[in-house]
Amino acid sequence: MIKILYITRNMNKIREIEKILRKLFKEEIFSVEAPSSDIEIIEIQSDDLADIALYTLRKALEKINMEKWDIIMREDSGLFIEALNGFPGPYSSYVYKKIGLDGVLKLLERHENRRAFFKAVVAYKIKGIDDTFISSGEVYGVISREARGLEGFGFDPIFIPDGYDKTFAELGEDIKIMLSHRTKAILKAIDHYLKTVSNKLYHISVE
Ligand code: ITT
Repeated sequence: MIKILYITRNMNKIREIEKILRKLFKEEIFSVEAPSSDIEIIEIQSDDLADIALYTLRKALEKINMEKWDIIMREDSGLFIEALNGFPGPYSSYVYKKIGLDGVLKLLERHENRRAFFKAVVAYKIKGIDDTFISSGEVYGVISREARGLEGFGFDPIFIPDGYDKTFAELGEDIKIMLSHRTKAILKAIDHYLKTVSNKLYHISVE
């Protein structure tokens, strides 16, 4: 079992990742866990999701026993709206809490351009390697005229991915995870991990 520690308090993220890894790798070769509540998740404000994710990861690594985990990941995501010059972007969490979906829809009331994208940046550490790494993923679409659908979380009820006419919250998790920014970012990190491990195995086998 490849053990992933995913540094988040948002259990929706954990559920999505478990689901996509089970779907793509068929057997359960990955386990995904959130840190215990005594591990503080320290966040900074910045214009750059990568800076934010790396800072939190490095702070958490000071407190975590790396021996227990194969990969430790911290992800920061944001919704970038074209007509608002990329706002809320790295400030998405704050905006979501302060003005919610209705507030975002109001900001866009007079805008014809509804283009937007979600971006996820994953900062991660692989057991046995000193460096920390970054991977990212995006999904493009438009902001709906009203909130629709019951599944998902956060901005899912107002985001319609390209190629569909329903929001993520209407499409449901099984479709969302096949398209999402989070899935793309995580699969790049997993791919890197698997290559690292297989390189190590290769070195062992030729020695
Ligand atoms: P953690 O910091 O504990 O991981 P969070 O929900 O605050 O949880 P982010 O900072 O990555 O995570 O997310 C910023 C905001 O964007 C937050 O309000 C989320 O609800 C929203 N968000 C992130 N990913 C999303 C997704 O896949 N679908 C809809 N909204 C999302």
